[in-house]
Amino acid sequence: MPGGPKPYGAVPSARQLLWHELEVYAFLHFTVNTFTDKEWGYGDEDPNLFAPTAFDADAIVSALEAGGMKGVILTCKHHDGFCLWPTKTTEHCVRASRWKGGKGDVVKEVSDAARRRGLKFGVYLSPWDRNSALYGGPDYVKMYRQQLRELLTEYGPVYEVWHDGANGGDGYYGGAREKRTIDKRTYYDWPRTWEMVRKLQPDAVIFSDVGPDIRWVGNEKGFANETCWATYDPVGEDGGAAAPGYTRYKEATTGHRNGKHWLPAECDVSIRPGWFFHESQNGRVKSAAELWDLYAKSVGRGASFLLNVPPDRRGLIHERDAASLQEFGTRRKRTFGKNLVEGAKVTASSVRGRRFGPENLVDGNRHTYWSSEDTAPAPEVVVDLGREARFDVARLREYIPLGQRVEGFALEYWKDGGWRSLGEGTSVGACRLVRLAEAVTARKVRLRVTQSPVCVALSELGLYSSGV
Ligand code: FUL
Ligand code: CA
Repeated sequence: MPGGPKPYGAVPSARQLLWHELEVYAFLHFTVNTFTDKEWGYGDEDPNLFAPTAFDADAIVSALEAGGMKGVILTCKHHDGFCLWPTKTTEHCVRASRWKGGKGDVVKEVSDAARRRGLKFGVYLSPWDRNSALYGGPDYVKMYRQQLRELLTEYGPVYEVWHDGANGGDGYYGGAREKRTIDKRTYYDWPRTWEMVRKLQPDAVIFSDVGPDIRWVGNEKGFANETCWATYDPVGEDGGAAAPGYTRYKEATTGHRNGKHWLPAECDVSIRPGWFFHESQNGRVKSAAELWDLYAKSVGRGASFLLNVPPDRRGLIHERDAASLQEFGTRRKRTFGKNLVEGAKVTASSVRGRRFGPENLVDGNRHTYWSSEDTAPAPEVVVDLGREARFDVARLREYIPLGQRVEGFALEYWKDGGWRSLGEGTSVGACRLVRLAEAVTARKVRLRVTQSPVCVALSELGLYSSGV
């Protein structure tokens, strides 16, 4: 009898595996821009402009929680350089603001509120700083690391560190008011910064255009490609070495089959047209149906969904955004709360051995899996529900600790004496959602793996009804 399947290609690290389980988390874009109605502050803003009238971190986090968000990443400093915590590195921060008499600390309040409600906390720290006179020289890079050090040592566990690729251009720069360009490939010496992150927060995943843990999906619209591989080898714009802000980023939307690095995609998008709150966009908040669609095109394609929900000038989530979030959360809970395959009988054309039986597909546990023999890389499995059930969503998961294996599959249901198509697809990875245009009622469902270089290791086949 064969032993367990051998891993295939690149595999995720322990910290990436934990991140894969989050799937949906929030971005908070909040700073002086919220009050100047801008997307990018120039860097000369008066710190007193930052003056939320009713800031309530618990209320913000509870709106995110209602949307089913598992984490929250705060823009601790955006391109304008204003720091939302009382940093020792610059006076351009909350300490210089009349808000809370200069004693405010947004990072502390948001991270505490997140912890209280069981959401993970992450930090966005813009590498580009349009306020700092030091920007462009070696001392700024030291200051950037110092700021990151403060964020990673004074606010408890951090699950994700977010490095923006937008870097360099015109700005205030301590009064110089000029354009400063940097060499994105060398200026920041990223490997050294990441070494520090590893030391201070070993469990945190690091996000940027090039990882090293999580990659930007290559658009800010919130979707991955229909085929999306967790493996990816970033290449620089010129075909040489890549760096944040210097990649052939369009390739990241699909990733690279058999890439050397496990570098899964994160799909970032705002619930509104802008990243920051603008009163004028209150009528353009994405609906729960739009969020559900993006969720299916991000999480449902093996990536994660990073949804930005910008606090308003009160320092709260606007009612319209909160309503969409709530409905989005309820819809997912309702859909995935009941897996129709529970208790189903499952038979497979090939089974590797007792530990790897097909019943592992319907046990609600992502750590158990069905595996086929090495001689059978394209097996099939039939799920008999024992009764008719109506569903419009199917979910597949591979057991990704063994890598991304499946390259093609077909899903079918039994009707009037024959198998009919529910859909087909390519990559599966951590999660593949198959949405049906119309709900189907059936008793038997078949999954055929049509292409895989090695035996399969699939941990879930679920059927659900979204109820719409
Ligand atoms: C971009 C930034 O320039 C935007 O302002 C925003 O923060 C987005 C998430 O990343 O690169
Ligand atoms: Ca399982």
